[in-house]
Amino acid sequence: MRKHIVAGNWKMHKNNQETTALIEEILAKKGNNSTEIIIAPTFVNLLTAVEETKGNGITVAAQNMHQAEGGAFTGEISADMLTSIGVKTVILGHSERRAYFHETDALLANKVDTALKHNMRVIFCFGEELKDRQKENHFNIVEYQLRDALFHLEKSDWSNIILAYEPVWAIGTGETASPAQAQEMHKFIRTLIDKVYGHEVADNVSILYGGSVKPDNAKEIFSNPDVDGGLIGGAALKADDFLAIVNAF
Ligand code: G2H
Repeated sequence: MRKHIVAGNWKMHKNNQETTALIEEILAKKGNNSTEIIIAPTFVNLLTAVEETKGNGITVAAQNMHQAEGGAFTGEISADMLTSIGVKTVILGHSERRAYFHETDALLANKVDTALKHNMRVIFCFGEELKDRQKENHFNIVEYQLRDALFHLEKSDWSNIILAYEPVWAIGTGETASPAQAQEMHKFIRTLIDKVYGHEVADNVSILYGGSVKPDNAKEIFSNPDVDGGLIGGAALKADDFLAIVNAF
């Protein structure tokens, strides 16, 4: 059975005190749910988040990471720095990293390799832009993104890969892919993984949907057979909204 995962990408929101307050509220209200909860606060608040969530069944993830082991890379954070404070999951390839920081699939392939070398789990984000969908080129774009960043991996590496399909036109815009559009793309992705890596990898990889997931649309999106959870931005910043999404399974 594939794991259900709901991950909150806090982006550049929440200072240290707000991070503590939000985590405390999530912990107080979360109850028991077999869905894995992941939160990704900003770098400076990761240690606080790790300490606050210790033993409470919440995973803390970083939003990004540098591909080098270390060195003269002012302002950057390495895999070793993350794992040394207990962060073993990292989001890579978010569309905002691609758009504003010019991250390419070739660069992301390096980042993925570094993360896996450090036994980290990767939440790999990808998805087409509006112009690609309008030209009905969205399946090709997604296929290229996966091929260029991930298809050099060994079969065994896939136990540490979580996929997050995020159509760029649905991110922070209030636009959501319809449940049918999400299922269509998730099924395409799983079929592609099946062709390249076989049934076992395809059946076991969790594919999350991201892009304006809210409490009122989560249930419908998550009810699709190939949608295994969500990567949540705006709605992850309020405990009640985030937990309503977690409980939508
Ligand atoms: C997509 C998503 C979280 P939002 O970026 O990764 O953000 O839910 O605000 O569209």
